[in-house]
Amino acid sequence: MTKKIIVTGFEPFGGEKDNPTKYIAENINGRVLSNGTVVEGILMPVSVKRTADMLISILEEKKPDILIMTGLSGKINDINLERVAINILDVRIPDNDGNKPVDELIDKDGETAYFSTLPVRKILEDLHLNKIPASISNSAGTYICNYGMYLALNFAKKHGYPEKTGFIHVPFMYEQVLDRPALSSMDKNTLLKAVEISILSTLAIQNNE
Ligand code: PCA
Repeated sequence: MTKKIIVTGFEPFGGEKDNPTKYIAENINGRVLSNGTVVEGILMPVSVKRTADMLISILEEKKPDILIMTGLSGKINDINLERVAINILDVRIPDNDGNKPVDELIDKDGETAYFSTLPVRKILEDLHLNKIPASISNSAGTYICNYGMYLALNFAKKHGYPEKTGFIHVPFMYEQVLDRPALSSMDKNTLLKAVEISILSTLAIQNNE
């Protein structure tokens, strides 16, 4: 049976004019993968309130089998496959609505942490086979990206789907660092390709290939 696959990206935040994951969400939308699967890309707000509302309605209404969320981290040098989401919101820069929660539990009845259900090791191997720099990360931070990842995994635990969900952090894209050459960056189309590979790796695991 064909899988329903959703990829999310985020709006710009923290004073940045752009977000490479906006490019990913917009450009992966409608893309037909080499196995014939069509991917839906959705742009998400960077807001404690609106991210949660939108994410939960996407999950309830679209019922994806696979949800891969993507976000920018300005501190990384390669693609980070996030292994774990933790039950905390501790915001360093206000979200796009000006909210700045500190040391708050995401769900007071939720688990302390959830592991990604994406096959992060297999994705890593496949990215490296394609010569794309990537690593497994053991912290998605305590901002909106960790928040979204935690909410999706928390939802999956309660509702039994998405079968596979997790988070991929990407560095800046070249366009964002033209006047900041000390910052690490990657080509946006390589980032897009990396997300497509991640989907195919996840599907391959599900099909026991
Ligand atoms: N990165 C932020 C939130 C949105 C985004 O793209 C984060 O790492 O939490």
